[in-house]
Amino acid sequence: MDFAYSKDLWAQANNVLVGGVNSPVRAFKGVGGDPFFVASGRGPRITDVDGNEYIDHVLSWGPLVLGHAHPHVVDAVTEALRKGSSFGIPTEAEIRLAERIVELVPSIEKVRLVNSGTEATMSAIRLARGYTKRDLVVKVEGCYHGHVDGLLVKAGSGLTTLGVPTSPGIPESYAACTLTMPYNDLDAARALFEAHGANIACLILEPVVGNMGVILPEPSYLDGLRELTIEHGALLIFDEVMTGFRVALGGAQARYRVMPDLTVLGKVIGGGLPVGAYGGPQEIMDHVSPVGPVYQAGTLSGNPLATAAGLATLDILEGPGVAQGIEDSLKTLCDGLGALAREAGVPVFQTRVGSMACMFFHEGPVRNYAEATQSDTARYAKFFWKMLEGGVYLAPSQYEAMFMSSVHTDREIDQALTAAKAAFAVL
Ligand code: KE4
Repeated sequence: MDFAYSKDLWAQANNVLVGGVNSPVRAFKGVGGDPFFVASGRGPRITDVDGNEYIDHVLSWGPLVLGHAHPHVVDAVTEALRKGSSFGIPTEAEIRLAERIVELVPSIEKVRLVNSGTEATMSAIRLARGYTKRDLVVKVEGCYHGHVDGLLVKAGSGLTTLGVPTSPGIPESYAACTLTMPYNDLDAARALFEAHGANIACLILEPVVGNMGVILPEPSYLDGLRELTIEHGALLIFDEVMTGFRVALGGAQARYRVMPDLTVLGKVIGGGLPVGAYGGPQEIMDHVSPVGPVYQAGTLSGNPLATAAGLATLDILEGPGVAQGIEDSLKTLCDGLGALAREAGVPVFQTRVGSMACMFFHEGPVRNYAEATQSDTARYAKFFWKMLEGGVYLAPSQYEAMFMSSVHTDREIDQALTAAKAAFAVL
C-alpha cells in the first residue's frame, strides 16, 4: 500500500502540531508506525490521501453510528448552516435534542448540553460536589472520562487507594481527592466506601467499560454500586459518552436497568459534531446555574449545527429495527472473528454488547484493568497492520473499542473476515 502523501503530511504535521495530532491516540503509538491521513468518508468506508480505502470500525471513536456523511445528517447540518452557525441565543433545536435525550435515557429529567465528553464529565463532577457538599470522587481504574484534571489519576499505593496523578500538571492535593478502585470488584468498592463514604461526593464509571478495551459488568455489579452509593449518600454517575445509544438506545442504564443519579453523554448525540451532555433528575440538575449555584457555561453549547447533526442521527437510529440491525451485524462479524482465531490457534477473549465490541489478544477472562493489561499488545499491533493491509481500519490500540454502524453490510463483513483470515495466518 502506498502511504507517500500521508508520510509527507505526517512530516508537515509534526512541524506545527504537537506530536502531529490533535488527540494522542491518533498518533498510532498503540500499534507503532505512523498514522495515515484521511481524505474522506462515505458510509462504512474511509479513503486516505493516497487513495487507499478502508472499512471503518472506529467511526470517529464511536459517534458515527450511521457511518460517514449520512445523507440525512449532511442535509440537516447544511440546512442549519444556511441559517447561521451559532447565536449564543436559545434556539428551538436545543429543546428538541434535549427532549429526545429525556425521552430515551430513563434516568434523565433535565439535561445540559456542552461541547465534549470531557466537559460533560467535568461539569457532572462539579455538580455532584456542589449538590452533596463533599469533595471526594471515586473512579474505576482503567476507565477514561476525558482529560479532566481530577480523573487523570491512577490507583495510589496502599489501602487508601488515594489517587496519584497520571499526568504532570495535576497537583498531588487535587489527585488526592480522587479515590480509585478496580472494576467488577464490589468488595473493593465496599471497603473504600466504609473508609471514606461520608466524604464521597460521587462514584463515576463507564457502566460498560470501553477504554480498556470493552469489558462488561459482572452480574449485579452495577446494582451493587447503586445500593452502596445510596447507602453512603454519594451520587452514582454513569459515563455513557461511549455506551449511550450504543449499548442500547437508552444506554447501559436501560440495558442493565440500573438508574444512576447523573448521566454523561457525548459522541452519538453529536452525530460527528462536538456535543456533550449531562443530565439527571430535576431535583439534582436544578442546582446548575442559572437555576442553582453550581456554575457551568459554554459559548457553543447546544449550537445549531451540532444539535442538527445529533437530531438527524437519532431520527435514523430510532427507526424500526435500526439499532437491532447494527447489533446483529456486529455479532456476525465478532462470531466470524472468533471462529477464525480458534481455527488459527490464536488465543483471544471477545466481548461485545450492543454496537461495541473488543477482541483481546488474551486467553481470558478479562474483567478489569489488571487483566486487560496482560493482553498481547504486540500481537494486536501485528493484527492491526495486517487488517489495514486487507482494507479494514480497527482501533490503533488494544485498549479501545470496535464499533459498528447501520450502513456496514454483508459485503463489509465478508471483506473484514477475509482480511482477518489472512492476518491470523501470520500472527
Ligand atoms: P471527549 O472529551 O473526547 O469528547 O470525551 C471524553 C470521553 C469521556 N468518556 C468516555 C467513556 C470516553 O470514551 C471519552 C473519549 N473517548 C476517547 C476514545 N476512547 C476519544 C478518542 C480520543 O481521545 O481522541
